[in-house]
Amino acid sequence: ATAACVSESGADTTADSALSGSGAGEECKIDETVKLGAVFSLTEAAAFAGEYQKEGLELAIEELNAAEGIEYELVLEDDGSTVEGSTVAFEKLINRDQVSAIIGPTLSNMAFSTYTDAQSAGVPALGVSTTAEGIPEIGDYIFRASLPEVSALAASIPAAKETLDMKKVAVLHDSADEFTVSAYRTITDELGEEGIEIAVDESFGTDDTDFAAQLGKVLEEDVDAVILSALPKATVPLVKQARDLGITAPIVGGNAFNSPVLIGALGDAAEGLIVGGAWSAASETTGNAEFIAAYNAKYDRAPDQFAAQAYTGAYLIDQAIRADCDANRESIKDNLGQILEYDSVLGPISIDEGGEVTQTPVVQIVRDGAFTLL
Ligand code: 1QQ
Repeated sequence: ATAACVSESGADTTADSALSGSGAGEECKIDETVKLGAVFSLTEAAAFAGEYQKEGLELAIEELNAAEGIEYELVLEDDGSTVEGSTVAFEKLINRDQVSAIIGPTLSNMAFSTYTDAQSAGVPALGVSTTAEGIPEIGDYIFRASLPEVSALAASIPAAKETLDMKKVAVLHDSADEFTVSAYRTITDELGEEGIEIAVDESFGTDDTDFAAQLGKVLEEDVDAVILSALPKATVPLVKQARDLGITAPIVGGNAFNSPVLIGALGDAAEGLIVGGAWSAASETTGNAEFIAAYNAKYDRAPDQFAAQAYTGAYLIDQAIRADCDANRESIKDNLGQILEYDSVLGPISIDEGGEVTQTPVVQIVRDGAFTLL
């Protein structure tokens, strides 16, 4: 019993009546197993986030499957931290597995390609860590439950200004990645608004390992902070080389810095680092203590922001399905854009019709090797 129809995106979609059930909300009952796809970077450069995302998502699916009415099957693909890998993974989930929706990918750098594919196939995609500007605008099937970097920096830069009495800074950015370039633009806008001088403005590539030239420029100026828009692969050698050269200014970082893996790798060099983000272990948000306890019990380590966002993403899709008790792609798309308020471990969160998330950012500082609310 399938009926072909044409979606707003112009894509052919097939409404499967076995995926639409009876009742709504907690009473919803769907006979067929609902396949959810996920694409994360489980290996290579972005695995620092991808592994936590996998764990957070699997925990949520386990909890959701313990509830009545809907049985989820998670089909998880690794994109190997490459655009090509991500494109292949999306293609598999869309066509081979016929998933109802896709969570991921890990990096904005992949999302600009893969979301174009999801949009033209008429498959709803929910980003849980993609924070660059312009992502929900890719189309009406594209959503995110990941705090945009614009919102994170609008909180972290004024907080850093106050904490560090920040008047003059160095801005260093990776000019080869969509997210770090987007965040760089936001950083310069935000610094301009706050009247903070950019004394050094230097760039590098994602895979660079020697930052002597850029750091030499930083050494010439007496900056109050180094604002760094980079992924961990470049961040670790860059910050270590900065400290070896005697640059002691604290780091203000972007979303990739919300990672215990990165903070651990930086060791003492991370002390005083300030970062804005979507979640804190210290927040008394609904279900946070239970989430942290369940995560620790299952994985024998504490969750991070990326785990908390992936966990929340699964619950948001469940909410969207239960709204009309319909796990067809078109219905999930319609209902994801109507999440007016959902009380999550990230705090109250909503998604608008344009696919954009609204939530309150947190700003954290690294003290004694751990994230602390600022
Ligand atoms: C993006 C990000 C990354 C740092 C997530 C791991 O925010 O690519 O948008």
